[in-house]
Amino acid sequence: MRVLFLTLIGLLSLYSFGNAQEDYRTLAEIESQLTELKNLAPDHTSLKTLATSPGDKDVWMLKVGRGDEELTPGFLVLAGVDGTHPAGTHTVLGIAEKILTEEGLEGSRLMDRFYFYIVPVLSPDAYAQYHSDLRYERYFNARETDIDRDGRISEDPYNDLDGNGLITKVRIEDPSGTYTGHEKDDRVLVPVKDRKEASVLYRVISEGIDEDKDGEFNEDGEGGINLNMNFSFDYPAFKPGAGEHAVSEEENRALAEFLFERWNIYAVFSYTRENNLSHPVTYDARKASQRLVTGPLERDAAVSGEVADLFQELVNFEDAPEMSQGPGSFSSWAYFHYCRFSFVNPGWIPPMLVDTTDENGANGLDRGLLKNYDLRYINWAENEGIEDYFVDWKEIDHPDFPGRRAEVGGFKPFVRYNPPPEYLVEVIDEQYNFIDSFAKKMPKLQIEDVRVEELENRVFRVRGRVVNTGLLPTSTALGDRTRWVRDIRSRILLDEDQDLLVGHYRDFHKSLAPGEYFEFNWLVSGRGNVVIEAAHPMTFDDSVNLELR
Ligand SMILES: [Ca+2]
Ligand SMILES: [Ca+2]
Ligand SMILES: [Ca+2]
Ligand SMILES: [Ca+2]
Repeated sequence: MRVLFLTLIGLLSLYSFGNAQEDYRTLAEIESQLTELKNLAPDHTSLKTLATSPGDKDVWMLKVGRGDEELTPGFLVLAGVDGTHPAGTHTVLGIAEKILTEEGLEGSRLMDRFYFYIVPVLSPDAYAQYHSDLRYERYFNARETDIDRDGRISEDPYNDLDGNGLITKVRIEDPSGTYTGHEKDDRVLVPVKDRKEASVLYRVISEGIDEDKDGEFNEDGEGGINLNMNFSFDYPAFKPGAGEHAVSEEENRALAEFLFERWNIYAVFSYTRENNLSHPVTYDARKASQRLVTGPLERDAAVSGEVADLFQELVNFEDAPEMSQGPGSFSSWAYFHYCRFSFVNPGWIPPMLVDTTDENGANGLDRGLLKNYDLRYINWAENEGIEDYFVDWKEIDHPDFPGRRAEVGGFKPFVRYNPPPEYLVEVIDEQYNFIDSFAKKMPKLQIEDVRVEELENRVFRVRGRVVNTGLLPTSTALGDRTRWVRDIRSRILLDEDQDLLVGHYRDFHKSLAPGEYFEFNWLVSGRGNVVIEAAHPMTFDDSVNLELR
């Protein structure tokens, strides 16, 4: 009984790691969680440091899987490309735990059939700001950079003007301001539409002062490079935070180098404040046919549409707001330059609550209003009894605006995209189910219809075809155009005393859509055994043994 009791305690403490957590993990806690996860299935896992950031922090990768890595399809699951979204990191760690603990059907666990490469935090320097004494949503790593190119490095950081340890906003009453309070809730600032209608106009800046008096506020703080602007597709050269050139940082260069060596990775699932699953990018013939492709190829766009449908069946993202993939983003790079299917979503958005009634019993908010993300968040938070998400506006003396009414306040950093972790328990289930359902559709090469005829004495014709019997293509169509995705290999292996009279020992073929096939046709002289193989790093493969006699 005592043993059982202790075992239960052990299990509970293990599970409580992922689930009943009060706050997001620190980097040190992430590291120990990764070690815990590794120990759940030591024969399936390895943990390594991919890179060390400029701030001397490790970028971890947990590898899960078993068997021939070169020929076992794999997935990258990644978060923390910038430091604004610990919810993504938490979701990825939760998915990892499920990969390592879920039983699956008849012992067919994901970790037995696939490799998973799990990177919970690509930008640890940026992530660490969540737990630092001065909390703000940080995009940049710790590389010392002159972000605004004025010859001085990090000369104008944020300033905690109200001393609450948080960086929020400052609003200044200003007749030429471009913001006003939302009519339903004036804590929410919206761009002004009709200047005459607005009772008060605000200029809105980040919380701080213009320390170098260049007219910009907090334009060059600590760091750095935003890794989610530093990838090579649509690289936003000269934009603040984009860096000197694409893939300039240890963290993302190490990741890219690792990925280009891993021919078996079929798809990339990333968790950031972007979403191409609720709003898949559609096919645009013009973009797809340029020399530099800027839109998905037709077959790839169709697949993305199908996967988006699957996502929408499984994930509760009603009326998801647009969250586009920005220039230089990792998720765009993963398709356009790494040529893998790339799916990105934030894991959590505030659920759409439309039935909320105000104290008079009237419907205070409608669906249209909740298209405003901030109102949608407030509505959800109030409904859940989450208080403390907002710093009420408070008047301050701002040295850059003498004699003007200036107030500091606004949403607390992180809250709008990062709910208390308890709300991610369901999210992790949904996202795991999504990946699991996707995995069930994976491409599969099957050798079919094999026919052997003896044409004359000891000369055999061997014919048949290789079919993709899965529900997804063997790779992206874009991959067919590049050298970053291998071709499908078919080959015939002969006994020593057999000869190949017609055909090649090995042939290479472009990708196969579901149901698509290619044929093979060999002429072999000599009796004995032959083996036919069809293989691709990203698919389930097939081989057939034949006896020619
Ligand atoms: Ca500067
Ligand atoms: Ca503050
Ligand atoms: Ca400056
Ligand atoms: Ca400045």
